[in-house]
Amino acid sequence: MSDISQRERLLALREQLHKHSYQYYVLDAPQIPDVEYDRLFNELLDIEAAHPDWQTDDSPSQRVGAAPLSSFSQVRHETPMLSLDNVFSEDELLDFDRRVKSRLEDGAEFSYACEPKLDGIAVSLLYVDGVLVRGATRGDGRVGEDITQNVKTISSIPLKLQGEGWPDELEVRGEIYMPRAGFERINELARETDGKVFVNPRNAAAGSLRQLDSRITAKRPLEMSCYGIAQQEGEALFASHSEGLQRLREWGFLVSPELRVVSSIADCVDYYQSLLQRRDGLAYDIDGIVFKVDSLALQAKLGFVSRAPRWAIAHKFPAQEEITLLRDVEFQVGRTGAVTPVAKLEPVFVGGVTVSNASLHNFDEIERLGVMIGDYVVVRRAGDVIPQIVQVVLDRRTKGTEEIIAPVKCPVCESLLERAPGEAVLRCSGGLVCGAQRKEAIKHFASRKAMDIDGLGDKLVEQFVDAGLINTVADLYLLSVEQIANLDRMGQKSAENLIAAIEKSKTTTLPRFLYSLGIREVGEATALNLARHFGALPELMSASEDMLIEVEDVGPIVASHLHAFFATEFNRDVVKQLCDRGVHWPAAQKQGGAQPLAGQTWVLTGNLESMTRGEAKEKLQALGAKVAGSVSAKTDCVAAGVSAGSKLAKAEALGIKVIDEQGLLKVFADVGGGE
Ligand code: 9MJ
Repeated sequence: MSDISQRERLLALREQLHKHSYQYYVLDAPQIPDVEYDRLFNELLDIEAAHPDWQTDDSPSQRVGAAPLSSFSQVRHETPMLSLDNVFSEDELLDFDRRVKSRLEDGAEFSYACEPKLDGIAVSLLYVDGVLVRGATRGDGRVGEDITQNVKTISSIPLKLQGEGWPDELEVRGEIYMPRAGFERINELARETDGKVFVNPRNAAAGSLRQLDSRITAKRPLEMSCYGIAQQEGEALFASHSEGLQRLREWGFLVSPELRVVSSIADCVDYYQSLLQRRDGLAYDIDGIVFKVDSLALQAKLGFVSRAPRWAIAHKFPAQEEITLLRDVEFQVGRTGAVTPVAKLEPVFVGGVTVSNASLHNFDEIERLGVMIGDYVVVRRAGDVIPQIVQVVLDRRTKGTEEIIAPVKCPVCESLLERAPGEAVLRCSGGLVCGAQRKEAIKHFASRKAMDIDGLGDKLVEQFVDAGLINTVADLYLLSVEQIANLDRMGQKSAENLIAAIEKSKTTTLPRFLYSLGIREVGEATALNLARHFGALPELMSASEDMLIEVEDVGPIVASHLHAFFATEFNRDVVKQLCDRGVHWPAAQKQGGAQPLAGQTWVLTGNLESMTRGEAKEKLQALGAKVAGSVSAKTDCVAAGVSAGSKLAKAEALGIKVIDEQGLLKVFADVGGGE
């Protein structure tokens, strides 16, 4: 290729890569597969390697990081980076509103912008003529550190502005954070490789930004959400804060999709409550809500005191980390025999609930933390993850703390514990001899996503096993009303209801049945793939490991667990007993049936009235659809029930087909999924 056409290709590649990276990271709506993006990216790297003088600061190639620095230089913020005053109660929030109103005096109506308070690192980005020229930390608000090389590696930060109307010089402020899933992933990797384990996503984000070698930052899953524009004195680009954020969106920045403008402090209180409810389900940590007077003219009138504006307030949520005493460590035996150390804590209110147990994972983790019984520890509870001990407060260690000793025998059945080479987990060798493993297997079998035996909770399973009424899951189908009615806290009516629920569970689906067997590493998705691939149970039970590996998403480890499970006589007997005692699934689902929705991706949101979301999901899957948890450009259809929220809004924004419950029922009736 001639230099001229190579140069044209280079420019075209840059444009394409900017566009696709924006689609992927900011809109969350990719238009091309990842492999295609990688191909384009590598082509760009090749051309730039052949012509180093063609490299520019705004090239997507900058995302991979640059040669390490020896230190960070200092940056002076022309417009100081403010911090926020906090309140911790509704009363204090109402006081804030009263203060604002009394300062504004005239009694005129005004609006508040509401946004989640991200728990990350505050950063400023400077664009000159539309190109990112500098990224800096907040530091003390006046002087921060130059982290330009590092911010360039973050894919949701535009290297070059899009659209039009941006000023020659634009300074954008926001928070760099690490989403929870990325945090869990890098910590898991660090545990496996003896790398640095971070205490929480905020520390992980800070540690990743503090790297002098930006190639390390490039490997960390960081994002930036923008919440402000530095306004120079006398400059008026927009009338309101929310309008500014809308423009930032158009110029290519990620702005919180949760941003709302409301007209009263009462609406602010509602917003706080509704986000607090959804906090655990968000993809990132938030530590409160920020309310800002939306009008920039009113903001200017209110001004600020010391380092915080008078026009904004952060209403903090209950903390996600707390300090408490580790009283003892107990050992729990799980369904697969894994023995997990469980921390018994002095009860503490954290992340909105009182926590008295926390996971310690395994003995490698106990060693890494250096934790002892009697220590004060930091407990973190965020999202749906079970509470974790993340740190020991060594300053508060006193004499008399005790070492945590690994057990040699199973605390339940006294079988020897084993530790497979290279594994951190201790495992009970007792198999189903072990009462704990039996109980866990039965609890799993009865659970909602498995055989869904309504009313058979954990406590009852324990009672049944302890009373010797059942030993295996197949024994459930021999229970009688009389046997149950005689137990503690059970009566005739509840016994009858339970027997009816057990009877009802006999009609199931093959994927549910496979999942309920509790085979190691076989979750719902794998069970579904196995059922679709083999169609019928006997074929699956007699499959070799090679045949099992052919199933989508089944690798050698899962294949070996499956093979070992069905090669064990005990397990084959239980499966046979279950079928002999009446467990069955409709023949139509055995061979996969017709799959009119094959290749389609659906999303369910909001509340359905005629069925649960789980039931709707199963029906869609039986018709061949993939049911995803979030809306993206790849979604074919969204079925929205009552009070559908952000997923519906996103589908509408992306122009994806949306149907209501009636529409969904019609699909089931038309394509044969109805009862
Ligand atoms: C965070 N941390 O999410 C501000 N922030 O505004 C939001 N922080 C802020 N706004 C002015 N959403 C100073 C700090």
